[in-house]
Amino acid sequence: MAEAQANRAIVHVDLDAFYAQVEQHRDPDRLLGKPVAVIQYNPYGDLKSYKPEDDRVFNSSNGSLIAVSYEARAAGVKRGAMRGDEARKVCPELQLVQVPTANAKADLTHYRDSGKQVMDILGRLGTCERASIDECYLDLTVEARKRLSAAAGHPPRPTSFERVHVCTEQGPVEDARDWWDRNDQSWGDGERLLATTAAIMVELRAAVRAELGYTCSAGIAHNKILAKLASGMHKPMAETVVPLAGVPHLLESLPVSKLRQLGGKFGNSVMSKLGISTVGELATFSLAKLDAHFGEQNARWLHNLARGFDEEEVQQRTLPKSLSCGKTFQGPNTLRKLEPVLKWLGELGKELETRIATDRAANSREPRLLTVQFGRAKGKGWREWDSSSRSTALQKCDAASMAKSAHELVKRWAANEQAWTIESLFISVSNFVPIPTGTSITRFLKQRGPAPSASEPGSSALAVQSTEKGKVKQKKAL
Ligand code: DCP
Repeated sequence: MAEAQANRAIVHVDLDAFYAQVEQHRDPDRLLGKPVAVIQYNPYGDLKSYKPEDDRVFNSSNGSLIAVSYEARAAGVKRGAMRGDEARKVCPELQLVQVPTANAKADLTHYRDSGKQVMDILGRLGTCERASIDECYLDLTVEARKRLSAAAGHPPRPTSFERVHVCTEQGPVEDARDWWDRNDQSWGDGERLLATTAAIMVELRAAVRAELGYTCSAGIAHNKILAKLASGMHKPMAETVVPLAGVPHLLESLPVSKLRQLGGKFGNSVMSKLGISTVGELATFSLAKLDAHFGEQNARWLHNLARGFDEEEVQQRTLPKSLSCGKTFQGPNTLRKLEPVLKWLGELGKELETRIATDRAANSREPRLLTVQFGRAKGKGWREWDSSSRSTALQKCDAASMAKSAHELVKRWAANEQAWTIESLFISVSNFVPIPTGTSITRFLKQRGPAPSASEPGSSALAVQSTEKGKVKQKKAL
């Protein structure tokens, strides 16, 4: 088992303080190297449109902080915990940059495009799966094996050891050089592969920095779960390698909720049913015990997860699987009637219509499924939501038609609710298929081709395809 678990070189890359970096590079004379925070637009003020190239430094704004540069973090500014005024008290030099706005909401196009440029560089040496606006997974197994065999099995040293970390049996080592400088006998096969991958990642991160100016952090391991855990360990501008030997130490005291798939409802039920809070504790349960609580399939998956085993592959995908846009409605703006829901679905539809057309022209594909997701914040943090979603076959890609279909879905849901409120509203399109050649864009926008077959999700018009409740982290939507 251990051998099979150590034969892939998987990386998770996450850009550092992403929106803040994008803004710093947009206006380097004023912002680069300075404490910067990106703030939401004022939901109660005027909803003027601001393009990315407009001057958007509004230092008197009291908007919520959605990205905080590492210079600002060093001065004590915290995302999620403060608004503009408080942050400026803590760090008077802080520059508050408002997100661009269009269609009466934040316009993330510029950040999305910048993320895509980064992924194009990161994907040069292997399979690249874009996971969110600023994250991706890479499978560098082939490239790393090639380099390792060219070096006669001796892992190449990174061109720089600055901020390169390794999690060993005893925990993170101070100086990664010590790990590279071990004698030949103490290296496992998997370790050679990961060390080579770490050297490649030093190169790729340097290429991103040289070509675009952005810094990112990476986690290097044998699978996605461990790579994702590792990428955030020594941010910013860092990479962390997790060889098999370091896995037990890494997982021992890790809260169960920190594992990618256990951050929601299912994770909570695992913790409460077993009376545990850490992954180390989860690992003490036998397969049979887990089976009794969660069924055979979940039990096997949990058993593997607790040991850091994961076989999920990195899919080649730099294009998003879905296009989504949404808006939150705080305090007095909370939606309680269907009329404003329709109005806002119309606004979201306008953005989506433009993005579908751009995506279609660039990628020769069209979406088949429309999903509306609506939720209420859990507590005050605005990071997690109790949300539901409904989907239907996508008939026409113009704003009004999409808004109408989505509204119909919300209406059906609302009819069965006592007193409902909506504090976040998203619409997205997915299930992309290649476009038939020779289809004109006008025809496409006016009338979609054949609806999905009965076996496809959301096949009958306005059918309820899925209802999902649980935690949703909205910032990562593409
Ligand atoms: N974002 C957002 N709303 C939030 C959280 C994040 O709009 N509540 C946006 C801004 C972030 C981007 O998503 O820059 C990526 O989010 P991350 O959680 O990866 O955070 P950062 O990249 O800002 O910082 P870090 O270096 O800690 O990853």
